[in-house]
Amino acid sequence: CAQSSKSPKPNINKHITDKLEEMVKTYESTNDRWRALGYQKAIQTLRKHPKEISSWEEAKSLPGIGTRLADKIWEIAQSGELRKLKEFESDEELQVLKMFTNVWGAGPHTAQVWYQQGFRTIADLQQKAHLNHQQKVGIRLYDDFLDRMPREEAAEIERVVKNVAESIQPGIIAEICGSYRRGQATCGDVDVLITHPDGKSHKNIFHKLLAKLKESGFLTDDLVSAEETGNQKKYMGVCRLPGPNRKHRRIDVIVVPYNEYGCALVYFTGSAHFNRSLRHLCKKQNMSLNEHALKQGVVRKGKEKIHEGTIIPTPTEEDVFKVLKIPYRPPEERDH
Ligand code: DCP
Ligand code: MG
Ligand code: MN
Repeated sequence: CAQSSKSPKPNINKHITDKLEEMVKTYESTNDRWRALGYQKAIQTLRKHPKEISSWEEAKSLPGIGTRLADKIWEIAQSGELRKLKEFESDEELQVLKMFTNVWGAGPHTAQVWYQQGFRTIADLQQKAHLNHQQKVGIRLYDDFLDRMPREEAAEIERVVKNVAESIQPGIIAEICGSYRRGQATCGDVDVLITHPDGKSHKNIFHKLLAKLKESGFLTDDLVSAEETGNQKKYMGVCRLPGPNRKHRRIDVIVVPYNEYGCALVYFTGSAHFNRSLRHLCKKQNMSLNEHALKQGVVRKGKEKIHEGTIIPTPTEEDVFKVLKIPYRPPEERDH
């Protein structure tokens, strides 16, 4: 949770949560969100549990873990295996759906449609399916996208973007967020957050930066271009470092006004789970938090906001934690 300032303990029940993660992936690919969510909550609870699960009762006593989940947890604890997962692994349809949802730009619905159309392999999709632009890219670069890059490569990618940004607009801030900033050894993509301290130069940088990066051949494909949310601009695409034997890597570039930098930094550093627990904390204090701003005096009626609240300025990340009245948590400790 976001509240504790202690560094996270090692997950003693990793042998169990790893198997449950596989269950989540399967249920997500079949669009069984409720089941996936149930498993996700159990994983979070187990990660926080300070000792190895040593009985069915112990599993059952944990919050949010009912009889069926306790059965599964205890089965893994005892045998190291989960029969249900084995069943899934030998279920042809589930395996194909999982493979199809791993295509960038395809969700569980599309995967199901493809399956119903008789497609079973990536080659089938390539030859016979009606694909949108994103899916074409996702299929062409299927293997590269499934591969997480070493953090050193993410740093190289950041350097390229930083240098070009600096050449366009001196004084620009370009910071790599996401899993890299949280100190992870491998990264699924590179998330670069860009702003300018003068509060206005960020407006001109987005298109120039992307144009220059394309010109040099660094950016190879666009996925989502110039999508605007408020005053922030987000680009999702593909890049490749120069030289032989380089893989294509996913890159996200987000440009934000300087007054939103603190909140944007918190948001894009994540993890997604950490962000959820911050928002949960906000709700309890009648506040709200997103990638743009932290607001106070929010009035909610059920899930609906009756009053949007007013922005509390949070120039830095530290300010966000201060206003929420929780100790500052360095990025390396925001994985849960
Ligand atoms: N984010 C979020 N909720 C989402 C998606 C993203 O809060 N549904 C935030 C938190 C993430 C950050 O954006 O940490 C970057 O998103 P990524 O998908 O790039 O995730 P990570 O960088 O954390 O992991 P990965 O290494 O897989 O890219
Ligand atoms: Mg990322
Ligand atoms: Mn990303």
